[in-house]
Amino acid sequence: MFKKRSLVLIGALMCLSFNAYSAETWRAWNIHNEGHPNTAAMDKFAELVSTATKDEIKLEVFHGGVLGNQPDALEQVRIGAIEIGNFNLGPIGPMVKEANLVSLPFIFKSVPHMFRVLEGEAGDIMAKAMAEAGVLPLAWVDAGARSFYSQKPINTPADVEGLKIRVMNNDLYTSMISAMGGNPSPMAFAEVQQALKTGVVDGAENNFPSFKNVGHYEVTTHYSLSEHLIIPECICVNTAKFEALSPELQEALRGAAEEAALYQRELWAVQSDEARKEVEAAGIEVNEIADKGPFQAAMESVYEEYLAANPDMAKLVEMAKSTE
Ligand code: BDP
Repeated sequence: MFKKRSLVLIGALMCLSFNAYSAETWRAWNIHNEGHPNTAAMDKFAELVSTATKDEIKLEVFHGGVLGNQPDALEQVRIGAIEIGNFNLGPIGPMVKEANLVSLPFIFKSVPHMFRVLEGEAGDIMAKAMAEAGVLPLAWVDAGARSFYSQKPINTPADVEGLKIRVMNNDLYTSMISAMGGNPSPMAFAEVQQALKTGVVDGAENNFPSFKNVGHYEVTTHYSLSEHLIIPECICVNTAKFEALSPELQEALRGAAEEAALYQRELWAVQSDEARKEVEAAGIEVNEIADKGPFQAAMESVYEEYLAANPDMAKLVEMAKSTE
């Protein structure tokens, strides 16, 4: 009897120590500051992960890009030095070709269309390729549409001619600006405000929440609704760390990411309208572009060159275009 009890006790102690041993704190990278929807969503994600995994995994979220700029942080997540990141798919394109689908200008008709493509076969192909590269998407989040801002309104591609425009690191964006006669300037997000302020660049492009949150609106005057790129973002995890988890923990993490992503999408809808109103109230002139046709026409050479160099991407482009 005594023996049996002590065995149970030893078993329980082993269990406890196993749990204590297996409980992990993971680091999560986020580029945004307080006041951006993704910051609130990543904090929510951390809470959900704690609850869903009963604290077996705890997330420590580092906001404001303090763990490094986006290309560096992506590399860190790929090798597992940082476990989680809220990444934009733009900077993922140079390392995972399939992810570049979303960086083709005007590939999506709207944000809902972009999500339908991601939820279909094209999204599965992209997710698989990303996971193989070490950055496994747990859920997709909204980043609206990106438009140009500068010290003058942009209504036609000719208005971009001669302007130095900051873009994220991805050759597709450099080609996009060059195709309009502009001078592309790839640069880390953290440097853009200063570059705009000092005239190192004449303009940049982003969505309303990012335009507002890091003060780009304080150093420009016009925001022109070109909506040339609709790039999704992910809550991504290092593949090896994810695969080393038990199936239960994997499911818990995925569920938490999906819930956080839904929360982010709700916040995004409200806060991107608010951000637009705030920048307008601060004096930014927002102009609609009556006809985006000339911008789309200017992108034909970008598509041609890209598909000539990457013929295997034609299938994904076709999938996106044929998605209703
Ligand atoms: C923001 C994205 C962020 C990018 C940034 C940029 O959320 O991930 O780093 O744009 O332009 O909208 O670099």
